[in-house]
Amino acid sequence: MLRRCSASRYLLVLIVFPLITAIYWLSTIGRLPKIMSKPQHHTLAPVSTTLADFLATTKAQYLKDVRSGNGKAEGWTVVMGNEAGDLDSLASSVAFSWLRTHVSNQPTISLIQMNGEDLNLRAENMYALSLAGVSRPKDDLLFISDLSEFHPFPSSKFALVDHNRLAPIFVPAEFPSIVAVVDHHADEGLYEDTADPRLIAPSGSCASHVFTLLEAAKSEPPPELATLLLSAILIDTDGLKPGGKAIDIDRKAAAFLAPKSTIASLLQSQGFVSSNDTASTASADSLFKSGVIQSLTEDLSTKKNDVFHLGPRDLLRRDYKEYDFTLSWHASKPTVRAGLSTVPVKLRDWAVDGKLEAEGEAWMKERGLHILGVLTAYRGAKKGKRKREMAWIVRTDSPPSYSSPDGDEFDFDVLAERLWGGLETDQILEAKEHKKFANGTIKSVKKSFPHLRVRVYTQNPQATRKVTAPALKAIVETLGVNGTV
Ligand SMILES: [Mn+2]
Repeated sequence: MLRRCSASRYLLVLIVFPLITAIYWLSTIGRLPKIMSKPQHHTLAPVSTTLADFLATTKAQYLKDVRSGNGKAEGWTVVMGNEAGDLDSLASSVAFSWLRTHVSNQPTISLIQMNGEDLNLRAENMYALSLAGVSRPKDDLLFISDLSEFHPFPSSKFALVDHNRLAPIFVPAEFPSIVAVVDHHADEGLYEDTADPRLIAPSGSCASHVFTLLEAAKSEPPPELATLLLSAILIDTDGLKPGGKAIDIDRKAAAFLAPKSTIASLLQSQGFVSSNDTASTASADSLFKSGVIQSLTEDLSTKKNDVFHLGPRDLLRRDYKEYDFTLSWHASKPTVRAGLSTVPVKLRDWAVDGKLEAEGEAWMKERGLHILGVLTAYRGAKKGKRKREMAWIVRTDSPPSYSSPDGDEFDFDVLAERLWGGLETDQILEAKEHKKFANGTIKSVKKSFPHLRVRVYTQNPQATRKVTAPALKAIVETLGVNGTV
């Protein structure tokens, strides 16, 4: 007995332990090069959980008040970005909720207009959030899916950032009150009596306007929040590229935020920000040239454009906005619904052989759309030039609800013709017939998709959805130039 026991101890000490140690060391060899070659990026800056704590605490408190069902949720302001859920919307709503909570002492929660599960469709958002110390965004942020069980919508006080019309899905028990609007899209002229602030003006990024409010309130954002806002500005302005989308307000905001962000020490070490003057702002020109800013911009846009693993359905819904238009030129003034998907991949790479039509039709049915515009933005293979296509689908088999005095069916071909004419003559869009897919991505659209009308164009590479959406509204809603239908 004694001998067996000491023999097994012998076995343990001499064979098993060295074996385990050897296996462990062997396993690290494979990992070593990865650890050592890790790029010396801004991710190395120490990141605190200040912002994550704020988000998690507010979310828990808000959900508690919502569930209590005693009207406490009515004391909250819900701040939302737009439904496309891009980084600008995310950063602007989070920053506004922080500002209103801390500076105005008004409990304010940011609501992300997407399902929590869909956050994965936006790798750049996940990345910017991780830089801002929000490592579990699905837990810490409030999503539409967190509130899907509550009808009517539990709060009626709203602040809108990065859009300026409350989406029709928000139907609270009380009449909704819009207490603030901060945006850089075309002003729809709403909520002028209730919104304070009501700041709607051009800028590369809405986050720059939110910064203006922080500055006006003399409020010092935590470094993580500064990083989040800065990331939004960089991705929207191509890293403040001169001659690009950045205007003065974006440059000013970035120059102010960068030295207060989590990448400040890296900027200091590169000499772009003076270290002895905390109130100093970097000059926007030198910021654009700084390696830290350039690599952050590149990381963000690489993540944003890394969507090749996504199928057509995810590409169509990942950066998507929806609009209702009333046809003032039609005797019965019916309402039609249109959707605009921005896709960072050219049609040839995902929409050929009728995929555009089949997946487009499926998405239109899911959303109840009459019109779908697919706006692609990508860089040309040869010189890396920016390019844009737009594919349009009109569905003819789902008439809008209205009562026609003479019982006529709604004629979608009239609407389609009107749309093609309007697009082709628009001065800014500069639509040209697509060389490959002018009438769809499959030869026999008429045969395979008899209910669809399809046109595909190439267009002005500078004109984003911010241009296309109001152009579409004007074309669909109002009378043609000649007063014809
Ligand atoms: Mn925006």
